[in-house]
Formats: sequence, structure tokens, C-alpha cells
Amino acid sequence: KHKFWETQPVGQFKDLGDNSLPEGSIEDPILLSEVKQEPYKLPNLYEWTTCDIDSEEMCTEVYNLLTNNYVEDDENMFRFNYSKEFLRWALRPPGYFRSWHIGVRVISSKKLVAFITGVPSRIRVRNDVVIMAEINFLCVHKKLRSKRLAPVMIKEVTRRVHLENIWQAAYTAGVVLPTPISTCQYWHRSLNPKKLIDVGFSRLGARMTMSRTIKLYKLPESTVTPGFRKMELHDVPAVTRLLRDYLSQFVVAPDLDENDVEHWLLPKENVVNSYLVESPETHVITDFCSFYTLPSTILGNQNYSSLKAAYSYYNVSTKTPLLQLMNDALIVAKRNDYDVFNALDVMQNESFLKELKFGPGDGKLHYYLYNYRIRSALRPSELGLVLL
Ligand code: MYA
Ligand code: JJ1
Repeated sequence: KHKFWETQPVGQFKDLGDNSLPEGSIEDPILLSEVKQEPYKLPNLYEWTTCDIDSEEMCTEVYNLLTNNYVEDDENMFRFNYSKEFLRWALRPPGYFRSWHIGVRVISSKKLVAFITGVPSRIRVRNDVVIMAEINFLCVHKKLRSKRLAPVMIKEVTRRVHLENIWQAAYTAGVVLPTPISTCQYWHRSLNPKKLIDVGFSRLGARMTMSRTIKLYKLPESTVTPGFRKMELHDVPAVTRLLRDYLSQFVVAPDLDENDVEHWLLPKENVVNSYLVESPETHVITDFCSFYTLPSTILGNQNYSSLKAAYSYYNVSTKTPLLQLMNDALIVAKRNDYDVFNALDVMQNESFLKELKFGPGDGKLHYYLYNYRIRSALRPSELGLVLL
């Protein structure tokens, strides 16, 4: 069934009930001198290219490939439309390797037709902090699908990760592969219900009118929590302490230092938003919430071409109830013209989803580790990791 994945060091379906297999690394590292030194062979007519995402020209090529060929929903009504600024942010975290931003071109025309990326990260699994690659943006042009290009790309990124002496990876996908460490549900909170209904993102509920629906999703103009404000550079140490302490309760979570927090969580216009609660009396930072901006192209609608979505990222509550904190996040997202606020049922998100009028979507997200076995699948609430 999975001719490629059956050959890879990942949990296999046949081993699912087998509790005798140990947790951790599936195969041992080899000497760097024994890692294949030359790239995998591509089909004739295609060549590898390393994408310099700093270059405006290259970034535009990647952006155009993804804009036209990346992930769609199951009815092909929407397609993720990561912005160039977002891609630069996602692909250049502390310690990134340019060699992990891999493209495939048609030799004759030089047209970019496929892409895959990795970025380094430290991910804690139970008590072990493991250096991993986070793999994302795997994309093959629509006209080149089903030609087994994806396995070659995955093997090539694996080889380049190995050359940096890194032997594990984390990734997410909308499809089921051998084998998920967890399967999460997408939830959606309407902020602009009229538009969402007009474009087919959501439907008018039974016995609901448009005006009742608009009223149902109405939010106040301003946030309610005293001391709620945007995160700033000087907050990095306090936010790092808050997040590290919070994430320690999950089975799988990133091990973030101050450099990571500055990169991943300091607000960046139209890319990532972070807010925190600074106690007006003590000036202690007690709570934190964040979301990233990922619009989708609306395919084939007369009136609208883009859906502005916020995706819940990392949230920490120690003093403000999580429900109130996330309600404030919804208020700022609404104020900034987002159409919808999306979240997965990871971490403690279940505690606010229903009450804040999120509804389950038709999409699921499967989490995977490469070359690291987990004895049995985790509950989404045991995951403290959000990939972009
Ligand atoms: S997830 C987002 C993936 N991208 C999209 O969904 C965009 C739209 N789709 C496409 O561009 C293509 O359909 C893709 C497949 C490129 C997805 N992850 O070339 P093929 C397996 C892993 O004939 P195509 C993300 O970016 C499939 O099961 N494998 O197929 C994370 C089959 O293998 P097997 C996938 O449709 C990516 C084989 O590929 C995926 O033309 C993580 C068929 O190849 C998928 N999403 O192209 C990658 N979809 O026969 C793994 C299909 O065995 C990283 N396949 O079933 C692993 C860690 C690597 C680093 C390790 C370091 C140590
Ligand atoms: O966005 C998604 N679904 C939407 C749109 C559905 C359109 C028809 N298929 C959805 N809308 C309902 C919202 C409604 C609002 C009021 C309350 C009730 C709910 O369900 C889905 C997620 O649900 N998104 C996708 O399918 C996109 C792909 C998801 C897999 C992503 C893989 C990413 C790989 C990253 O590395």
C-alpha cells in the first residue's frame, strides 16, 4: 500500500499494537562520511536547485509555486496562500540551513516545479530533547503529480538533514501516512460570518437567518483583560520563561530558548501576532496568546478572492482564565479584519473551543515523527507543538 513509506524508519501500521517495541530512535545514526555525498537522481529533464529565500526573485518563484499548487481543502474551494514575508519568517529561524530549502526545476525552461523545506528545531519528547528537522512546504506542481517525485524529494531532504548530523524530523500532513503520533481536529470561529457563508466556507445553520448569525458571532470592540497588550522585544525573557514552564506539561513540545522566542513569537506585521497580560500592579507577565496569519485563496468566487485567517499558535494562561484570554485574541483578530480564527484541539484548546463558538471543520491534521517511535498515539491535548 505505501511502497515508499514502508521503506522508511517510521512507525508502521503492522506494528501498531506492539508494545514490546521501545520508544525512541528507530535506526542509529551513521558516520557522516557514510552519508551519500551526491544528490539523489531526479527523472530526466529535472534538476535540483537550492532556493535562496533572501533573494526577492527566488522568493517570488517559491511564492508563485505554492500559491498555485499547495494545500487545498477536500472540495478544492480554498488553497493556502502563504505570503512571501511569512515564508521568509518560516524558513529562516535561528540556525537555519540554506541547503534545506530545496527546489526542483525543469532543466530546459528553469521553471520551478517542486519544493520541500526543513528548518532545525529542538523538540522534547517526554524527557528527551531531540534535535530535529521540521519538514514543511512539500509541493509538486499539479501537472507533475503521481510521478513519484515526492519520495525523491523526501529522500533528498533527509540526506541533507543527515549531512548536518541530524537524524529525526517532525512534520504534519492532511493525509494519513505510516503512522500518526496524533490526529488533531481543525476548529473554526467565524469573525465575518456573512463573507464566510457567501464564499462557501461555512453554511447558514438550521433555523438561522443571516442577521441572527451575525448577532451570534458579534464581539465587543475592545479587549476586557486589564494589562492586555502587544508583546515587545523587552518581553522576550519573561515570555520565554512563561512558555517553557507551560510547555513542560506536554508529551511533545518545542524546547524554546530566548532566540527562538524572539524569532517565532515577536510580532511581525501580517505574519505573527502576540499579546500578553502584564499585571497593572506588579508588572509581572502572567499570560500570553499568539496567532499567525495564513490567508487562503478563494477558488472561483465572483465576489471575493481571499480569506484572511488567523491560526491559534501558542497560548499560556496562569492568571487570566484561558477562555477570557482567547476571547480577547478573537477581539483583536476581528479588529484587524480577519474573517476566521482557526485552532487545533492541541494543548488546552478544548477548554475554550465550544464556549467561544468555534465549530469543528471538515479537515484533520496528522502529526508525524521520522525515525522516532512513540509507543501509542497521543491525545491531541498531549501535543504542545504547532507547525506552520
Ligand atoms: S504536508 C503538505 C503536503 N503538500 C500538499 O499537500 C500540497 C499539494 N500536494 C502536492 O503537492 C503533492 O500531492 C505532494 C505529493 C507533493 C504532497 N507527506 O510524488 P508522488 C506520499 C508525505 O507520486 P504526488 C508537508 O509539507 C504518498 O503516500 N508523503 O505523489 C509535510 C506516496 O508514498 P507511498 C506524502 O501527489 C511533508 C508518495 O508520496 C504526502 O505527486 C512531510 C507518492 O508520491 C505528504 N503530504 O506528490 C514529508 N503526500 O507510496 C515527509 C503523499 O509510500 C518528511 N505522500 O504511500 C519526512 C522527514 C524527512 C526528513 C528526515 C530527517 C531525518
Ligand atoms: O478550512 C477547512 N475547512 C473549512 C472549509 C470547508 C470548505 C469545504 N470543504 C470548514 N468550514 C466550516 C466552518 C464552520 C464555521 C462555523 C462553525 C462550524 C464550522 O470546515 C479545513 C479544516 O477544517 N481545511 C483544510 O481542509 C485545509 C487542509 C488541512 C490539512 C492541512 C495540511 C497542512 C500541511 C502542513 O504542513
